Amino acid sequence: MIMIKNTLKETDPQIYDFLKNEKHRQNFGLEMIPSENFVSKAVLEALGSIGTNKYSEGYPGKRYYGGNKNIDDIELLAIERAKKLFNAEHANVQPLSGSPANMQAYFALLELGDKILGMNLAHGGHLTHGHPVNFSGKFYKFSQYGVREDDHRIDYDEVRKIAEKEKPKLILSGATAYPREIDFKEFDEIAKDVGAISMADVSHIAGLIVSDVHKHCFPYTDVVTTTTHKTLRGPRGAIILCKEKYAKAIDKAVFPGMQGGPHNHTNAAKAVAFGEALRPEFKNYAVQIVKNAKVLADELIDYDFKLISGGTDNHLILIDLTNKNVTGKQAEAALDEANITVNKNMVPFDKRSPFDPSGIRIGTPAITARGLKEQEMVDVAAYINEVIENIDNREKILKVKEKVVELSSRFIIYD
Ligand code: DSN
Repeated sequence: MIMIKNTLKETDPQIYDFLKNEKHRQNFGLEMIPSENFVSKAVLEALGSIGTNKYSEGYPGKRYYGGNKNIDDIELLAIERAKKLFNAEHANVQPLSGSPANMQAYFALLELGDKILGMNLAHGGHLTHGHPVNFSGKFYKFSQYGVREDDHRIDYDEVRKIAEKEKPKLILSGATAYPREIDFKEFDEIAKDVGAISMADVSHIAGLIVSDVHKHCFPYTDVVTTTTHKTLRGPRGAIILCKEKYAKAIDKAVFPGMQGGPHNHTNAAKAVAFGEALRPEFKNYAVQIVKNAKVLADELIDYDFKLISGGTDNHLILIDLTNKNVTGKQAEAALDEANITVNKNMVPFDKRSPFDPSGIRIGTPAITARGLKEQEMVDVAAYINEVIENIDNREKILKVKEKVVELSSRFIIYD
C-alpha cells in the first residue's frame, strides 16, 4: 500500500531513467516532426492527475457510475471551451485519439459499405481517409482525390468531378502532409451539390484555425474531427465537433458505440490546453509557427531543396530529396544523428516505397513553442543542408550536432 506514496524514481528507477533520457533528448534536439509539440507544465500536471482514477461512462449529468460531480465539471468546461475555440454548435471531447475519432464520425454518419471521398495518403491524406490496409478502406467504399502534378495543390475541379461521378455519402477534407491552406467552404459546396455530408479532419492545422491564421470550418463543414496534441498543443487525444443536427449521432457513436470510460485525466488536460488556446498569446504562437515555416522554406529553397508545392502556408514543409541523391530514410537517420528529428515521407507521385520514400516532412510547431524565431530558422536550414550535403560524413554530421545542442540549450523547454 505504501507504494502509492512513493515517487516514480523510488518505485521504478528504470522507467524514471528512460523518461529522464527522453526529456534530455527533447531539450537538446530540434523536434521537427510537424505533428508533434511540447505541452505546457499545466497540461502535464492535469495529465498526471488523479482524474485517471475515475470511471464515468456516459456524459455530464447522465453517467453510469456515481461520484462524477467533479468529472462533470471538468468535461463541461472542456466542451464549452472547445465550442468557443472552433465556433462549433456541439463538441464531444471524449475520443481517445484521431483514428478512433474518425471511426466514430463514420459510424455516426454512415452505414458500413457507404461511399466516401477522401484524400489519397500518398498525396498527403491519412490512413483513416480510406487506405486499404486501414479499417476505413475495409469498411467503406472510398474514392480518392489527390494533388495536381504540376503545382501539388488540391484540384477542386477534380474533387467535384469525382464527387459527381461517385455520389459519395460523405466528402472528407483534411491532410497530414499538405503544406497549403485547405478551402473548407469549397469542399462543403461540392458536398452539398452532390447531397453528401461534409467532414474535415483538421488534426494538423487545428491550432492555426482556432487562432484565425487559417479559415474556420464552421459554419460550412458538418462534422470536424481533430487530435488535440498537434498544433493545438494539448495532450494526446481527440475531439469531434459538429452541427447540432449531428450531435446525438456523434455522441452515441463515441459512447456507447465505441468507447467505454473516458480518460478523465486527459480530458482535464484537454480543457487546460483549450483554455491556453483561447488566450491572445496562443494567436501570437500560431502566427509565429507559420512565419517560421515560411522563412525555413525560403532558406531551404536557396539551398536548392525541392519543396512540394514550392513552399508552405502552414506549419509543415514537404521536401522531395531526389535531386540531392538522398532518400527519405537516409535523411531521417542522418538528421537524427545531428539531433534534428524529422520523418521520412512519401511525396506526391513518388516512385519509391513508403519504407524508403523520396521525401521528408518537417514542421515548426514544436520548435516555435520553445521560442525559436525567424533568425534561428536561418541556422536550422543551414544545419539541415549541411547534414544532407554530407550524408556519408559522420564527422561533419557530429559537428552539426554540436551546433544543434548549442542552439537547443538556449531554448530549454523543460527544466
Ligand atoms: N501520425 C500523424 C502524423 O504524423 O501526421 C497522423 O496521424
